[in-house]
Amino acid sequence: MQGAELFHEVNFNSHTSKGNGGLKNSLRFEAPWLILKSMELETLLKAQKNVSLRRIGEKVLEGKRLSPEDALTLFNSNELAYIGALAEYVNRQKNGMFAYFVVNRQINPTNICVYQCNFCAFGVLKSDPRAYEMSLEEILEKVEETYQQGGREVHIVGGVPPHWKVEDYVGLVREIKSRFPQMVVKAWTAIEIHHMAKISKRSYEDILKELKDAGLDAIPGGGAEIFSERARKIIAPYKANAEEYLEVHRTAHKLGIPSNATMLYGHVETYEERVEHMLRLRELQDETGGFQVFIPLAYWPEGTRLGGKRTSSVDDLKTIAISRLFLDNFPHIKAYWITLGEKIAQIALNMGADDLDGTIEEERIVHSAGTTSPYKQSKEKLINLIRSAGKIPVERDTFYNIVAIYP
Ligand code: V47
Repeated sequence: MQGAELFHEVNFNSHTSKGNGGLKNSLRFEAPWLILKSMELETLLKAQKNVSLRRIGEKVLEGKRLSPEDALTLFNSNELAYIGALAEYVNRQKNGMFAYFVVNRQINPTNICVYQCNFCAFGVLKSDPRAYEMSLEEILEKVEETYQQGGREVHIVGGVPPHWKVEDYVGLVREIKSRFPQMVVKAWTAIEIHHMAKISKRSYEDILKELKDAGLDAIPGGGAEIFSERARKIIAPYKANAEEYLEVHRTAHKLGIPSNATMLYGHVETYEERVEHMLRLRELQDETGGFQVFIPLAYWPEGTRLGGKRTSSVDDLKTIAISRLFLDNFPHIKAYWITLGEKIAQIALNMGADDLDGTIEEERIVHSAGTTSPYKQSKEKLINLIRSAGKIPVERDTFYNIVAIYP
């Protein structure tokens, strides 16, 4: 490595369109860890006896893009430590020693849902005794509480009730934004946006423009599940398909609305289908550059019609690491502590992930399916999790603008 590379520049916020208060766009650090990492990696490559894995490692070191076949080779390998080290090398090049979190609140306004996906234990029919719908006042109280605690983001995701009109979705965004203009509203997945377009016979562009005018800042990644038609027929036969999900995100990016992307794994999908899923996201990201973060979501089976088993910790970490390696055009990879649990999420911060999501406050979707994670985390707990993973905790906003660094 040359002297010039002793420094490392970390860029954040790909989207500052709202001008909502990022401190800086980039920071320059002395970067001994990068030299160390590349030396470690060279040693690791020399010791790697498997030719295919060594070749993939060489590609990573040379900064070359991995092919779908490479990603499949990694999924079929049991060399977690090797894959994790490669992913961590890539992560440190992108994010240095930073690991991010946001003080946020998730709001699941209703569990009533027309789509009845088989992997989901949260959505119920309107007639179900478990059905609930929060009132506007209740939602605003929750937003206010988070705002008073210094929260920067509300993440709204829920069921798709048969009686909701476009005005209900738009109105909620407008109410929140008009009362709390500083709060970033990350709301409605591609599934809800597709649904709004369908029931009103309007285009995605039209719906998204209306939502943006009402104050929508970003779109969460939910609803992607797995793009494969075969697997989707089994787990989510009724809701928007892969093309529709991707088209909603494409349209949002064109309108300057950043979004996130997810992948639900560990149910009926094959490794090939995971790779195909990530490939389609990588292609769209090449086209638009509008995705901020990729979030692999580990499947929880309890109370679902689909049933099945929980994912293993090795699968969780491998999936995080491979996504970091394969999605070379995604700036961030999120280890969502709600689905991974705190301990695996913490290890993931050393295997390619650079983000833990946030304090969350209240989560009902994955808790309905049996996750043993708490409902919320304190900011201090997240800072400690990151610190004891050997990383520098960075509080961010939705757009990866830095709010505070806790060295
Ligand atoms: O789309 C539903 C998943 C998602 C189960 O954009 C389940 O920053 C596991 O997308 N087991 C909603 N997962 C949550 C989501 C999300 C979460 C955090 C951050 C962001 C972001 C997005 O939850 C759904 C679905 O894929 N889900 N049921 C289950 N049984």
